[in-house]
Amino acid sequence: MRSFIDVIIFIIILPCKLLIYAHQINSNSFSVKSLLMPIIASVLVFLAIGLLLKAAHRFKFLYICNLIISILIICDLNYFRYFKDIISIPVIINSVELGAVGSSVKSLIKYSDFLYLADLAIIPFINRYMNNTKKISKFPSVILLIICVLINFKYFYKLSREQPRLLTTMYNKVYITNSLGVLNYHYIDIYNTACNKINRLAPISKNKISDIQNFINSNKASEKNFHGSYEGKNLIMIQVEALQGFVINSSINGREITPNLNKLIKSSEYFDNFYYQVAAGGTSDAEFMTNNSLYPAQSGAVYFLYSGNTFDSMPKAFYNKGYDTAALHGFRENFWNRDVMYKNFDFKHFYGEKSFKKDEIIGLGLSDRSFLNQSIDKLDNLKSPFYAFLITLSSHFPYDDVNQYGNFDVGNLEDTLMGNYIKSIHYTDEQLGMFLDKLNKSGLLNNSVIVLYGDHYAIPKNKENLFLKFYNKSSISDVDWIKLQKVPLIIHFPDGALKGINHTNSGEMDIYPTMANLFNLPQKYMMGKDLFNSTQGKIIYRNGSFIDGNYYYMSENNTYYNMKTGSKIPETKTLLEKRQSVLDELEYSDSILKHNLIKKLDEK
Ligand code: GP9
Ligand code: MN
Repeated sequence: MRSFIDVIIFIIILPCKLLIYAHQINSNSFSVKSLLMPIIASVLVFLAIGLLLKAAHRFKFLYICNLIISILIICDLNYFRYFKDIISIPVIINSVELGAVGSSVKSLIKYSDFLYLADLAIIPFINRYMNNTKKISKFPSVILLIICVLINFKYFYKLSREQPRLLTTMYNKVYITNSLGVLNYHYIDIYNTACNKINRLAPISKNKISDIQNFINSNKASEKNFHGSYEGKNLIMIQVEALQGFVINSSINGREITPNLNKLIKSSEYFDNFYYQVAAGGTSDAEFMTNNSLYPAQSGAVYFLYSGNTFDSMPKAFYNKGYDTAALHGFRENFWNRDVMYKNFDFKHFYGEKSFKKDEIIGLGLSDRSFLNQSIDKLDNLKSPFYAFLITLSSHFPYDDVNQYGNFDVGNLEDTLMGNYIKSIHYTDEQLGMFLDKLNKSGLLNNSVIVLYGDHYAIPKNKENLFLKFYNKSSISDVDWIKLQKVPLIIHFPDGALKGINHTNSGEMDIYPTMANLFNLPQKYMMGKDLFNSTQGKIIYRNGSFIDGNYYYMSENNTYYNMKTGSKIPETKTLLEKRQSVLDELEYSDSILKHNLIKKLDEK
């Protein structure tokens, strides 16, 4: 017995850590019964290897494995707190290249997370009680490996039957983790990342290419209302950091949170059922979708994984039409690999941090006030007509530069993430109001279409209780939560020609096709829809969830809901077909990226 103290400790402690993590990310439907065996199987791999070693080496090997797995659990836990997803290899590549946004991550880590490392301080003292002399045969190691493979095969097979394509596409990493445990998830991620690398070398089948082309052609709107109506006008698109829909037309103690945007809406087309569709690429996913109408990467960010691809981007289409094109953002040029991607998209000018006087810093960088003020001069210097894409920054998580946002009384939300966010977005709204006034005075407003949208949520899922306070409610259902994941889309036309509240279900994928119709740009590889000529009302998420008319499919728990009543509904043949077509569309988009199809098809 004393010869195997390290093995006994490992086989007890590691499954406990993995079960505790599983409960932390899925307390609603956590079940020890369904997870224990796959988790034990995932741990046996390390034991099987350890038993091939001499006892002294085995002790060290298992100790190091315990340390690595514990650190991985802490990282996964904090990544989940913000992104509601599980770290993958492409995401690790992101964060290495992205230089993870320190303040965001730091504000999520809890001291209790380090309890996952507590045993590592004690185990070295146990080593002295071990009997390291006993020779051990290799046979138990082989037996353990066979047991691990047999157990895992059973659970992997069951999941692959329940959720076809899930293990190969990993469209829902959380579901895999909740079903097989986080270690098995990481084994699958390593295997799929290796396969993707190999698959990208293998040619794509002609049938798959024609499926993709047929889909894209069928996806084009038959109607052409307002086609080319704004050809020759400028397009100014403003992506507002973390502008979440719930602040629009909301007040606290009778004071509007976003008075300037509420005013802009009155003379614009306002899409009040517009949803963000970002995945692991965060802000870069948002701008990738609005400028390309292709889905985010399966994991990681397109801006890193496919920066060498050819894209049929909106700036490129405008440039080919004789427009000047510019991207403006008061933060590091290489953040999200933008300097590389914007060249690839044919933004002829990229005014990043170095192009601005850093005369006022709020949060991550240049204040929205200074950025927007300085941007006016840059727009004036562009050749008309132009497409300019501006990205704000001051309302970035965790919104902790509160003294700089001006005074806005948030009542009982004071000193909460929600209260700080509201102050930050009120500040940004003020700067946007000033910016729009200056555009108006310079005559640019009446010679431009203005598109303004939020890139993604502001309040993460682990802070959903703040909405109970904000709305004075006692609970938030799954349908309530998805409805809170709206961001505003406001399209202002010269002289307010088109205005009203548009309830069409829409998302970031739909902006480029909508602009392509208005400005008469070619529509070659877009997967979104033209919002002025389609009432299709479907929004697809990277993890396979979707909203289609009145239905909401939540892939995290494999459940369908009625969006009106909020009630769960059983899967019907129609809903299953919808789910399949969603996975097909995601796969088409992935194939376009993985095989750099736009380059191949353009060359044909
Ligand atoms: C930084 C800003 C933030 O450039 O776009 O990106 P995010 O952290 O929101 O993805
Ligand atoms: Mn963002």
